[in-house]
Amino acid sequence: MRSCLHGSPKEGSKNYIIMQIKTAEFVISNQLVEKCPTNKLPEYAFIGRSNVGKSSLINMITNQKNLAKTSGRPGKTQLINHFIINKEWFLVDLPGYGYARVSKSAKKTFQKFITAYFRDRKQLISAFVLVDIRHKPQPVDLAFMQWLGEHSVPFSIVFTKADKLRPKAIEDHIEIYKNILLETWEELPNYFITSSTNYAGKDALLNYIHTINEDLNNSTDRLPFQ
Ligand SMILES: Nc1nc2c(ncn2[C@@H]2O[C@H](COP(=O)(O)OP(=O)(O)OP(=O)(O)O)[C@@H](O)[C@H]2O)c(=O)[nH]1
Ligand SMILES: [Mg+2]
Repeated sequence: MRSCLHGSPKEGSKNYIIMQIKTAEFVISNQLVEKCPTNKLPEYAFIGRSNVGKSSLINMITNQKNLAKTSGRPGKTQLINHFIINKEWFLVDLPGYGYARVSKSAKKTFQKFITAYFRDRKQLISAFVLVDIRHKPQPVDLAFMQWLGEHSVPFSIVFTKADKLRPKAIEDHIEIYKNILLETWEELPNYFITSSTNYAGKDALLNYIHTINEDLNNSTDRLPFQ
């Protein structure tokens, strides 16, 4: 499978400008993709298993403590949550998938609106699939990436909770992940190594989004569906 990639300048290159977060505001929560904001601003969605750290990462990159609601108990985020950043682009927090302890019907509802979101949301520029760096590649995550690929949704992988491992273990885990991905993907997706507790990966993530937003601003057809 081929991944849909966005380019990003390397740290230290002359195009490496770190985006300043001036404002970050909650806009709306809902279960219906047709009720998401109707303006055409670019948006980026955080998805991954419950408790992987999606909401914490949104707070970390926006310098806020409680913009997105977090919890030690999986299953905290239950809706599609839109946050507007610098009044220019959206960050979207989603419920986690693969959480065994929610009821079957709740799981089905999540599945339905998450699927609809990724399939129908034309403003979505890129997804970030979060995976806990401590764990071996999980079938549910690999299957979700496969599904994104099949639906031509560009995505990056975000390894979370890097503060919990030593540098050598981080390297080893990434290597294992790369090898598994290369069994089905022709090229590796972009990836980021992050920690919401020590701010690792913050500049790289923000710069990546900034670069894509700039490219969109500079292109004549700003978003593909306009
Ligand atoms: N050590 C450490 N803990 C983290 C990190 N990110 C998140 N956590 C913790 O992991 C737990 C889950 O974090 P959330 O951000 O609520 O996770 P989520 O993916 O949004 O979870 P759901 O909304 O339930 O799907 C919380 O106890 C966080 O404090 C991290 O980078 N390092
Ligand atoms: Mg959450």
